[in-house]
This record gives sequence, structure tokens and C-alpha cells, in this order.
Amino acid sequence: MKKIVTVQDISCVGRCSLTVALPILSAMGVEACPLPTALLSSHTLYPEPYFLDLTDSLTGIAAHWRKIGARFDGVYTGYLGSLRQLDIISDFIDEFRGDGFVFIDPVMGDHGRLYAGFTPEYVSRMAKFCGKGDVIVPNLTEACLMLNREYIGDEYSVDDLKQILCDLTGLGASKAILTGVSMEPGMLGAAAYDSVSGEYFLCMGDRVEGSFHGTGDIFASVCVGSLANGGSLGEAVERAVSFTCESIKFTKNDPSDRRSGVNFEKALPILTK
Ligand code: PXL
Repeated sequence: MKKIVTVQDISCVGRCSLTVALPILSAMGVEACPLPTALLSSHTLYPEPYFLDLTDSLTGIAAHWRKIGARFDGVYTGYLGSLRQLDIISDFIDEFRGDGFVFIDPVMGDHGRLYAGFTPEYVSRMAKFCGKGDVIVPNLTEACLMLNREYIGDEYSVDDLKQILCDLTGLGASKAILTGVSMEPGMLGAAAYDSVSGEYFLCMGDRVEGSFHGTGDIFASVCVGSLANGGSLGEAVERAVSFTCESIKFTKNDPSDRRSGVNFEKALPILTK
């Protein structure tokens, strides 16, 4: 059984980061070890969440893992809170990656804007950090920010998408997956590029109107589970698009607060097959 360490915050309310990654990886038959970067009462789209910074715990946890000889088949990073955390996790990757893959979701923003608390300096440091990855999975906002490219919404031509993917691999990771792309109205999905084989992938699903929070974390977690189980980049992207679309379908008629994310729990049986 594969064992992945996932480095991101735990937000108690609002289905994102660890509350999404752990159940998804478990459903896919992958052991998931959390390395929590911060504890929040909710994600930051709710006003004024309680926030406990766990930066100092990261080195303590790593010290204990060093002592017990912990090893992982992959490192999966998501929302990280500060420049100091980028430095610490960078060293952590060097020490604990072994022969495993490094999967970086450069969580920083969406819909053309940075999330609360992130700065332009963090963007350039994250672009550098992406060079440590084997696979990176930015959304279009994060890709444009890291590449100093103007964000023009989610509709791009195939040629533009290929250029963005190629530039993303220029940051240092050999594979890049771009989420939230739309080739035509009514469709939404992801595009990917493997700079070693030269292959491109494009996978689209039906777009459900509205904004669904936490779908980037769901998408990334399914990709990690699929890659950990030996799936190819194309298979990982296909499974992630299909699972994310199914999760959204279970949500669209649910009148609960949209900020609480999507009902991915209802779709989990798809992943256990
Ligand atoms: O879904 C990304 C995410 C993760 N963690 C926290 C967030 C967000 C997005 O807003 O606020 C704390």
C-alpha cells in the first residue's frame, strides 16, 4: 500500500485541504499522513476565522519522523501559509521524498485574485518552490500569477493552453496540470502536459453554473491518489475531472451554504471501485 504525506492546513468548516485530501486518499486505498500547517475554524472565505499557526510544529514533527525512520512514497503539498513554511517544507521534501514523487498544488487564489493573506512576494517564492515538484497543479489564476501573465478568465485557445503548460514546466516540474480551463461555453475541465514525453492531455466535463469552493483540493487529491496507485498523468486527470464533476452534481440542488464546499462525500464510492 502506498503512503503519502500531505502538507496543508486543517480548516474545520468548509471542506477543503486536509478534510478533503484525507478521505479521498483513503477511499483510493492510499495511506495518507497529514502534516498540518495551520488550524483554522474555517477556510478564509468565511469572515475572521480562528487561526492557529503550526509552523513551529512542522520541525518538531519532522524531527520525530526522522527518529522513527518515517518514509513516504510521495509528498503532496497544498495551502501553505507563509514564506517561512515554504522554506521549511522545501527542506522537508529534500529529506523525506526518497524515491517518491512530489506533487505541488500552489494554492494562492482563484477567479483572478489572490486569497486573503497572500502577497506578490509569496507568488514569486511559490513559483520557485514549484521547481521542487514532479507534478504541479495550479488553476488558471495561480498559473497566470506565477508566469506574470494577464488573467483573462477561463476561456483559452488550445494553443494558449499549450503555451501556458509549457511555461509552467519551465518552472522546473516535468509535468503540469492546469485546472479550471474551458474550451467552450458549458464545459469545464483540465489540461496537462508531460514535458518529458511531449504529450498533452485535455479532459472536459459538463460545467455547472456557479462557483464551487474546494474543488481544486478535490481535483488535486484524486490526481495524487491515482498517481500513487501507478496511474498515468492522463488517467489521473481523467479520474479527477470525472470525480470533481460528480461531486458538483451532488451539490447543485443542495440549498446549503455554498461556502461549505461540495458534497464530495456522496461521490466517494466511485473512488473505491
Ligand atoms: O481551498 C483552498 C484553501 C485551503 N485552505 C484555506 C483556504 C483555502 C481557500 O480559500 O482559505 C485555509
